[in-house]
Amino acid sequence: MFAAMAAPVNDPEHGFCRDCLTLQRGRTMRCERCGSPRIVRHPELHKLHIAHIDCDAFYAAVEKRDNPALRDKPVIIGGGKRGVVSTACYIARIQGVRSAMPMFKALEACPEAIVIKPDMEKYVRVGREVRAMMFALTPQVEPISIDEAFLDLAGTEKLHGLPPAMVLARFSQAVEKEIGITVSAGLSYCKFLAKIASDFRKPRGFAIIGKEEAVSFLADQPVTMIWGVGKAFSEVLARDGIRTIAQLQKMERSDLMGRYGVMGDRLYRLSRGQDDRRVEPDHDAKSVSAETTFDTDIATMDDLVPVLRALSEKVSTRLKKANLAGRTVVLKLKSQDFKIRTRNRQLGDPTRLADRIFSTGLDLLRKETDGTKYRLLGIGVSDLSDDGKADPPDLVDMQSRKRALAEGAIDALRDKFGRKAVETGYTFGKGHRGRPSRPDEDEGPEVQHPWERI
Ligand code: TTP
Ligand code: MG
Ligand code: MG
Repeated sequence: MFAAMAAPVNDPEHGFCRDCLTLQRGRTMRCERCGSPRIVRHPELHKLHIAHIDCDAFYAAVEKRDNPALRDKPVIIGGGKRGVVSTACYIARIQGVRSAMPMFKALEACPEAIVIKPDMEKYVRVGREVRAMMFALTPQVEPISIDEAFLDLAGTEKLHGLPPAMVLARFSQAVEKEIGITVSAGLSYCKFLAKIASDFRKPRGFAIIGKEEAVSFLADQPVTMIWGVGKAFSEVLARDGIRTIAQLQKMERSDLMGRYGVMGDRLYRLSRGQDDRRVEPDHDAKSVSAETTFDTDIATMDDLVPVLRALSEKVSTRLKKANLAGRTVVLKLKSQDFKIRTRNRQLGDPTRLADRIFSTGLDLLRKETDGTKYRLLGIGVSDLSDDGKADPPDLVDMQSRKRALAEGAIDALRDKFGRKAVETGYTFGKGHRGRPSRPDEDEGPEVQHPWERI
């Protein structure tokens, strides 16, 4: 049914209906077939292939799906000891509730809200289902977080019988129907603008930013729209009188670099819509890590070690699933005053074993247990490669060889009976204080993509 529509959509005059996917040959405001107002028209529709997809109010949407009585009510997901909002549904957002807001403030803004504790296992499962549907569109999927990913849909038109824009519209419909939550999608020629576009018309949004309009579109936006410009850096820029992207567009590269170093180069390029980062599927990921935030801040090896062990196992499981290994082990700590310490050590050869990740992390951790109280601990590996050369038996000493074999056996049992069936000495019955207050953070960044290459 769709194949017949594929060719004519390449006419820039034509649009399509997001609801019935019918091609629109005329210029009417509503769909010629179903009357829907959700018409997409764009002169570069057939040229653009970099997409960003992000689920709408993800945790809240999953809870509403599972309890239809919540559908028209303001719902906040969050709580735990730190008492912050993980997310709020769009009804609660109208009243001013936002992610990361202290719960008491959120309830001041929206006293009638229904507060639900996060069910991380469920969200991870649903996130994976959405991701699996993305992989059915193209292998070029770069997951960014639990609810979002970049996709490069170049060269998929033959497979789908539809151009990328229509593939995305059909995908959004399929997620609604099959999973029961909504997503927003953005389409552009680069990642920077695809991500901005997906955020533009949330929820159930679809936006396109083409090459022709990129510079003028960006000119009207605040500098905070640029990746890497957070609160602190935007204050630095504000002190220099720079608030809009239009101002950056008028500045020379040398001037920006002179003032802000490498960040100046990023400002120069992104303000002009220049971003040549490719969509990097999972195997090109820069690192695989897991981290957790504690209920109460902790300082001693006794408290930290069981958490490190559990996180190392998690990282190892992820590496094994993705057939990856990493050569550099990275330890991350966040102290009570929110200062982040990262320490890393390069190994002789890449590893995917929980045991090697753990013991390297342990060495690094010992040097940091100087009485400082920590609120977060993370461990990961970078310098990734496929696992062909990982943990060569002749380089791994006898003891770790035995452990490697044991790990294989544990993995097999866990595959069969679930994670909790097998606990190691370090995690069993320990780590209560180190349990995450917000289970979402327990997942940590599944795959991190630093922006150094911008
Ligand atoms: P987001 O995609 O940033 O937010 P969202 O999906 O809730 O809402 P939308 O995309 O429509 O703006 O984050 C995805 C999930 O990650 C979110 O549902 C809950 C979790 N999360 C937190 O736990 N804490 C946070 O501060 C943020 C921003 C998200
Ligand atoms: Mg989202
Ligand atoms: Mg997101």
